[in-house]
Amino acid sequence: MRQPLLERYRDRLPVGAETPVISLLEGFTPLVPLAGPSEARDRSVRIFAKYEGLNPTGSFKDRGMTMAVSKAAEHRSEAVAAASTGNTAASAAAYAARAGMKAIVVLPAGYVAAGKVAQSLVHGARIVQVNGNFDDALRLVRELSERYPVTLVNSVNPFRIQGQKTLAFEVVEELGRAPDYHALPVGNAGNITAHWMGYSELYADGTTDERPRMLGFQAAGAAPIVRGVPVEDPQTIATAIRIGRPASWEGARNARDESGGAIEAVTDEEILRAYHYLAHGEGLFVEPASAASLAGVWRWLRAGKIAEGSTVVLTLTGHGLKDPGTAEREVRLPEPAAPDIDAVAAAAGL
Ligand code: AN7
Repeated sequence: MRQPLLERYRDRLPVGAETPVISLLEGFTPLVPLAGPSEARDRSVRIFAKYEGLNPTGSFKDRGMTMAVSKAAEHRSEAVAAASTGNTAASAAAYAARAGMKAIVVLPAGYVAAGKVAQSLVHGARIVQVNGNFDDALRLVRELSERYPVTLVNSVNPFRIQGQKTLAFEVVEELGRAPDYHALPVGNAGNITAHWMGYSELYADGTTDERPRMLGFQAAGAAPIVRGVPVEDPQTIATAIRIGRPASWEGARNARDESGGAIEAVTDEEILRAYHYLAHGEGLFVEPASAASLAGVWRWLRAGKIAEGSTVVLTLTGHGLKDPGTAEREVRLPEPAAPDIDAVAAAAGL
């Protein structure tokens, strides 16, 4: 039987005998070897994709949410609250439903992909849309959790980071070692912080001899860590990472500096090129933010900065079905054909 993430890694997580495990059987996502791209094959670089879209709510957030909601239940909390660009909201809504708690999610109005809004609604979350961006929503929900009896489950809740560090454990189990590079998108910067914590714990106890260089990629219009200053009006097609004031800024900087890695920006065009390649070239449907990881690795490969024979892991953070709007804008749906064989064959290009 498949185990809850908190059971599987109980000895490495803050889970006690008194902790009720609130689980949807998250984690254990496949580490899919990419067939291409040619830039990597030419340099005999092996790229693996950790396909986090296959978590119960379709994103990596479930790893942190099982931990945060279980601790909220342990502390007898009746409600959880989160600001979100969408995936945290969907995950909080689902795990709260599982725990029999209320979920309150504060969303930047007009900038959350349709699938994420639908999930939050149907799981029964109380949705508050604010006329502002994610950074405004996070400021408000922090204040809400100080004034009212609700548990904040954004990644500023340290249990979220604890849960999310398990991704590194799974990668090391699958590869039998740490990869040379680990690339992922960066928004609020909790995940890069969590990945680095996971690898560092395995390194500290001697499970691994090496840690990867962490490569974090922000969208060019929302790249505060790259620029070194907050971005007041972040803009990108990758709405999941449309964040101007990352809460875990320092964690991201540490991960970058301690690992000898980098945090860089990729343009929306590059993100979309990687989005199409992953879907059409590899059969992996991801949301735009997730494709930033491959877009960034392409840059590194083109620049010859990834050594021959290296192993690279990408975290593909969220499923493509989360954001049907982008898919519809990117790929035109043809007009319906008449219901006869010739018209259908012609429309099929046969
Ligand atoms: C698909 O849901 O911030 O750097 O509120 O949904 O840990 O924030 C989502 C972030 C990458 C960035 N990929 O991770 C939210 C939210 C996807 C995401 C990120 C997010 P962090």
